[in-house]
Amino acid sequence: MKTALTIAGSDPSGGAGLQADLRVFNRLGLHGLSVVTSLTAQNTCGVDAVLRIDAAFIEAQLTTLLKDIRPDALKTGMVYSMDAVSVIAHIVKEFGLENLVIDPVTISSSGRRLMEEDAFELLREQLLPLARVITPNISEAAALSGIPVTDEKDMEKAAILLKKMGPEVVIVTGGHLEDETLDLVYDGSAFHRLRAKKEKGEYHGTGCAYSAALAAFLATGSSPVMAAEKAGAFVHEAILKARAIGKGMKILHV
Ligand code: PXL
Repeated sequence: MKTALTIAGSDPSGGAGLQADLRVFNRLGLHGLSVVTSLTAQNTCGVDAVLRIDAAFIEAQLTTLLKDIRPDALKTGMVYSMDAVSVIAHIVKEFGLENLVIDPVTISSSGRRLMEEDAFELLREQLLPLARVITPNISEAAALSGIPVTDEKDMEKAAILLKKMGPEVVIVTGGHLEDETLDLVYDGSAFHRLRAKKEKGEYHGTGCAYSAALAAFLATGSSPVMAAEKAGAFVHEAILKARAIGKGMKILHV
């Protein structure tokens, strides 16, 4: 059985974070592995508090797991601290892990910081060069590339800058063009534009579900462009079936 690992934060509501990733892996027929980087106090309305897990304990979780099981793909979500970024980069190299998807989670959809300011620099320097695919949304692409990203042309410019930081493929997700969304895939030679109808409403955990699905499709042998297409369709379907389980944003139904 194929396995995929998520290295991410816990969302007790199950809408985002590692709980969402595990649901996606399971739905796509993989066995899900998970290493916790941080705990959040969270519901569908927002994040009230964050507790980081000590980097040494993140390392312990990873080492114990990886000396036993080699995942076919892995993703990082909320990493939070500089120390955690360094540990993950070190472990990915030490174990020679392949199919690393980085979802550079910086703030929650409700506006809470999910990564230390200084961890960003380290993410750029140490982790992005190890990635098969990175999946920033527009605001993350702007923060990582250092240029404003408001339209399709900016998405292209940011993708070119991010590609120079070392990942094999960059996907800038969710560009809003009136009633369409755009995932822009850049592999260093060509742009692939994956467009879909934009659904109305607010949904929690779309970025998590997208990067988890992408990792799952890479694990089962899809190319990054094929995986991007399939992950986009998977998340769109989950949005159409989303449910309000609390008083806030809807939870994707995968
Ligand atoms: O959607 C980004 C995200 C990732 N991981 C965790 C989160 C969130 C958003 O709230 O809580 C744990």
